[in-house]
Amino acid sequence: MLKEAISSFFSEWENIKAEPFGSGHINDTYRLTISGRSADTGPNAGVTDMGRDEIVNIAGKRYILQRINGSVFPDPVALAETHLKIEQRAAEGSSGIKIASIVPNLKGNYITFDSEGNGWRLTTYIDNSYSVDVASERWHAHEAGRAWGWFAATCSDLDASGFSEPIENFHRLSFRLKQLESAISENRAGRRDESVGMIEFYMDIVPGLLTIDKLYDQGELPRRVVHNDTKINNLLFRDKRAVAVIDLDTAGPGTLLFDYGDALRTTASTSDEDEQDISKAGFSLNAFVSFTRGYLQEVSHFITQTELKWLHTAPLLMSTIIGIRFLTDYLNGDIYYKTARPSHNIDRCAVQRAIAESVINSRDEMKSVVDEIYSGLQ
Ligand code: ADP
Ligand code: GN1
Ligand code: MG
Repeated sequence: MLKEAISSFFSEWENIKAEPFGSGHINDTYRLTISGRSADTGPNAGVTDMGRDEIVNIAGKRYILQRINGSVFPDPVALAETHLKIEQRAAEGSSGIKIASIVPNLKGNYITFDSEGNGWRLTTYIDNSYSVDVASERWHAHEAGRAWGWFAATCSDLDASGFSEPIENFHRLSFRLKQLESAISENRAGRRDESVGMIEFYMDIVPGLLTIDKLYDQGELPRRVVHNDTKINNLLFRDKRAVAVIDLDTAGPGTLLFDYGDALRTTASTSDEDEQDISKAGFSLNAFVSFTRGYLQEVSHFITQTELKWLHTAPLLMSTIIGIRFLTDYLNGDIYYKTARPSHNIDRCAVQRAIAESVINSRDEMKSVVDEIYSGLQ
């Protein structure tokens, strides 16, 4: 199927090397490198009307090809439409941060469906860039804050009602709670008894966080176009600067709190999301401060007072939502996230719990940090 997808985007003369790439949990990602044109050396020499200079120019050119997971994203064409709208808006700015361009196939369509019905998408490769799974250096956090703030500002005057929800109720805590409750009662993988401690932890903290669902439904927290998957490895860096925001599959309606909180649960995490040594897991207040400085600088001109008031609760909200999702998948027998070991999902859940625990202990301090940084920008 990979070959079929490649040949929809490139002419038969182009020699393409494909390698699996990245560490995403949902889609299959390949990095493509054009090694040259078969007309250059092979049996088709002379078939192309390309000059030698042009052949040299495209050799080494790279792309990212992704098979979109159809059971998670039932409408890949809608994802491409959203990508295009945001890409266009981002291109109007001049911040040094960009969004990889989506590239049409040879027929001019942005999604190729292979013979099995899988949707494939090609984007330009951001050259000389890299992503990190853990923000191990202080500047990572500041740059991540700046980049996600830039993204929020870029989308701030897009009308959210013109965007579809790629996955319904994606960050709705009450919905995630219901899914957890079903998983508990079905106990499909027979893992309920061993997970009792984890289940109780989440059942205890959820009620206090449901206010955010309500504020969002009542419109007190504005419905904006947001990214909805702002983990640190959805940013690309070059040298010591963030240069691109990637992975727009989940982009659509949401609140700023989703993006700010989701970014912090990974950027201020003291460990990898998959860490098995739980003593390493937790939340770094230093990283929180650096991220918040970078973020608020970008959003202070449009963020509302209600968003500001609740911003410090967002890391707890998002670590809880993701922790519940990992736990639910564990109880269901690992049917959603890619896993590499039987305990993978519960290990991930334990890391989210450790983050939630450290955040709960620092809530007041976090509120003061947000308020102080914001006041300093006025
Ligand atoms: P997933 O949805 O599976 O998380 P991503 O779109 O985040 O997939 O891509 C996975 C990884 O591939 C990223 O973390 C990044 O390292 C790399 N990557 C993705 N898009 C690009 C790009 N346009 N340029 C360079 N690297 C990219
Ligand atoms: C998934 O695709 P990826 O790895 O960027 C998930 C996010 C979770 C994340 C946890 C569509 O993101 O919501 O936060 O894993 N994406 C989807 O690592 O479910
Ligand atoms: Mg990703």
